[in-house]
Amino acid sequence: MGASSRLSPWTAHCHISRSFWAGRPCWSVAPMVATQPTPSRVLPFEAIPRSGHNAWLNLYHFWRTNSFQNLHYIMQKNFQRLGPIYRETVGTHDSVNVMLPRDAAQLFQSEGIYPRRMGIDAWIAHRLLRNHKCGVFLMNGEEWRADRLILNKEVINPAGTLKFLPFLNTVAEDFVDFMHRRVRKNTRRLLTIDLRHDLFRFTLEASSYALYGERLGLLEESPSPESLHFIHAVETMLRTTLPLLFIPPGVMRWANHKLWQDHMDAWDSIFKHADKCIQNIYQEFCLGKPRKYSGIMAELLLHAELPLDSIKANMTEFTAGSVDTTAMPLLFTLFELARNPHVQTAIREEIKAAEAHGPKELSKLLNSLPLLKAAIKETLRLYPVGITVQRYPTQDMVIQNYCVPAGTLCQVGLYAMGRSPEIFSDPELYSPQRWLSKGDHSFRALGFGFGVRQCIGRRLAEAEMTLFLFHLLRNFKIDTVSKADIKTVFGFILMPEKPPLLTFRPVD
Ligand code: O4T
Repeated sequence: MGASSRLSPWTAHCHISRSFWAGRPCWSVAPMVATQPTPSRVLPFEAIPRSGHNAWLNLYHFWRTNSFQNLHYIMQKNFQRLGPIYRETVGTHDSVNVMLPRDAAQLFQSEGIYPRRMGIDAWIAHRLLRNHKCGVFLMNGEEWRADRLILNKEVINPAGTLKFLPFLNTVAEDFVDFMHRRVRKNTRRLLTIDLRHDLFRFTLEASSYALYGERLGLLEESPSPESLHFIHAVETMLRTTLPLLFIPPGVMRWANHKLWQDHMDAWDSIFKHADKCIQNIYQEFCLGKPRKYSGIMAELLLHAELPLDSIKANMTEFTAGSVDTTAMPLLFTLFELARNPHVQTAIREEIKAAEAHGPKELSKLLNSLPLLKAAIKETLRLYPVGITVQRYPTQDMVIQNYCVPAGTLCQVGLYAMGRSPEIFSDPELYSPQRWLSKGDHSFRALGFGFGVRQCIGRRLAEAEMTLFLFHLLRNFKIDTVSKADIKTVFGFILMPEKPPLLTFRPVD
């Protein structure tokens, strides 16, 4: 989601060539993919159902009712009211929204080799003001592709992932020790807590170790204040991003709004922390090349295929982008396993069976835990971190029998898709097993996006979550008092409105 559905001047900064879509009028273009029944007559773009007609009235209504944080519920209601495709205009944000897997498939088939999602003008404004380079999240076009292909080798390709698995495993084991220490302090040998802050510390500790090859010490008794300040800064930055998506930064800066100040300060803290980690590694690196693998950043420096400022920009994105986006799905998974004890038991059985065959090297271990991996997929179905996947089609398309011109911002509503009875049977049921059954699951698990522009942190996040749950479930039974659904809010990532209280009891 961004402030403008067309490229804005801000986006010129991150070397985004203004791409003028040479779209021909839609009706002259044969439908891209014949996945739709041959239409009797393609309907024009203007005929797409709309959720409210006046863009500025919609924005005022959104702002007044603080609807930003209920965007996922609003989209779900809009689909129920208007059907599987609708158009939404809030302020300058104009998008076509779809939710069916086959429409998502069609969208991805027309994303081209330089797929684009909405830029985030407030983020780009910060880079501009502080003269920072952008990482691949904010870049587009040829520059994006060149950097992305180099980063893929160390961050998402199997060969790269294999190298940082042991680092994540060590941190996951340390987290379990951290929990045992606290359980032992309780006379009743159980621990009932809001695990949110501990999960942020785990994800930051794990991703920093994989990225920089250095431990931050966040799982010890007294973690460093600057690391805790960094975690708070990421949370503040994400929370203040949401309202800024709909307001041009120029207006915000002019109004010198507290929101803008908080956003800038949060970014400055994020860059300061990441810079410190980067300086440490760079210093050691210059003093002597590491003999063995010591994290993603060292590998990027060693291969020297990217200039240092590009490495720094991307390491900052990876560091900050791997905290909340991995911690929240873990929290939702623990909550669902706590209120679905039969699922929790089945996964614990799978873990015991995997261990029965003796110690395996980590990637083999992860491949022997299909139900546990399916549990993460099931969590992302019900609680998709980003709630939408965005693309701009590079050619005119026909979706649900409507003309969608090239260059239109299209969003796949993941929250609505994940809870639609037309797509998932018993959608309210937390049932990881559903992903292991036969049947067509294509374009139904889009929590990390899709294709060449999918979340570059996907494998890091999946490995972190799987290893964390593997070690935690081996050692603790998880319970929760309240079995009721948790209300979620969208603060640029999906999170619980009130964090669930979880009880941990050591497995004898
Ligand atoms: C964008 C990114 C990587 C920086 C600071 C990031 C974050 C963050 C993120 C990672 C998924 C998402 C979803 N949003 O636009 C929730 C923080 C960069 N990131 O949280 Cl410098 N994975 C965001 S979306 O990608 C749909």
